[in-house]
Amino acid sequence: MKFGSIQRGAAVAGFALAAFATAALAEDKVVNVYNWSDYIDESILEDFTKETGIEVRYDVFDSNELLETKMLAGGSGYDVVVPTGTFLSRQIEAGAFQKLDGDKLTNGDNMWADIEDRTAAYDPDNAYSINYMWGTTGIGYNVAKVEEILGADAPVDSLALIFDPDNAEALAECGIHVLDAPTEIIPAALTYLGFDPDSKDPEVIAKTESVLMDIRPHVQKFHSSEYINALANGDICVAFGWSGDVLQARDRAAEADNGVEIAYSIPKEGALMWFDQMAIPTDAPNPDNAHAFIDYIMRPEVMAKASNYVYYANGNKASQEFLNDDVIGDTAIYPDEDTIENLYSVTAYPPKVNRRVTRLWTKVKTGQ
Ligand code: N2P
Repeated sequence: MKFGSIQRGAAVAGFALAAFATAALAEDKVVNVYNWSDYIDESILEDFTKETGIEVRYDVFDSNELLETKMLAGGSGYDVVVPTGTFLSRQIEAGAFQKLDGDKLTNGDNMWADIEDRTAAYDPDNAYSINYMWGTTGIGYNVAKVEEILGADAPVDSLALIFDPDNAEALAECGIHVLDAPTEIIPAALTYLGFDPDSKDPEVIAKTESVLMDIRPHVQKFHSSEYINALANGDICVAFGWSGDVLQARDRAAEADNGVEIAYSIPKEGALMWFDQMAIPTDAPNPDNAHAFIDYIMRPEVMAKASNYVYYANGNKASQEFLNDDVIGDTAIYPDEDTIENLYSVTAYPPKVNRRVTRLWTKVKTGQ
């Protein structure tokens, strides 16, 4: 009797082990995605699950620094993440990502060579990532309130709207938000001062400190996602933010029919053009599902659905015929040649410079 039950126990344990091994090989029916907030039409996730049976566990962030901390620490549990190119390049060097398996990405031909040329600056040969969205960092504003405060010739198309302390002081009464993104705001302040936005010279970068310290008392918040609703509700009148987010604010105000009119401008002095890239962490628990998810996103209709919803351009050429006119036809989203000339890109700060940038930014945010 006793012997028998031991036998049975061993058999059960053996069966459990076998089942576990099979499940591990086949991967759980789940993909863990970590993407920017306000960056997808959620019906895309539901459709993916309906078609593949793979459940999408979807978390969001609004800061590259936060994502980077998780990627460099390892063990994040994520299968797909979306760093911006500048951060991606550093994380690739640190070994945080695995090469994409081209055999598992049947939709590779849909990608847009012009954008791949640009993203290769961060990910040579685009071996580790595909472009999800790209956009610009510029000015979102409440048309009526800014005019009311600064007059009809308010410099809404200039960095001076925010970086000139007189303007910032006047606009403080209706509210200014600035992205909590030092690697984007410092290049903008450099541009305002007439320097190379991609400067890595600590002395040059240090010159932005006075510009930023002068406006900080007038900035209600350094934050990278709250400005969408704050603009839409009329709680703030200016945001230095991301193109598509501002356009989403414009739509939310229109839907609420609250009389708030929001517009986006690319500053005439120049604006940052950035690229957010989908990549698979080296230690992703479900790399096959990650490839399946990325391949699904790379379908022209799916990618177009995403852009039509979030008002960002994407790196998928084949998606363009499915884009709405107010997306493909808007030069704030798909810039024409004149607009493109006004855009710059940046590269990652070397570690030492990056530490100085982080210190400078802490001072800007805390005042000390
Ligand atoms: C989406 C913001 C993504 C742009 N809310 C930042 N790279």
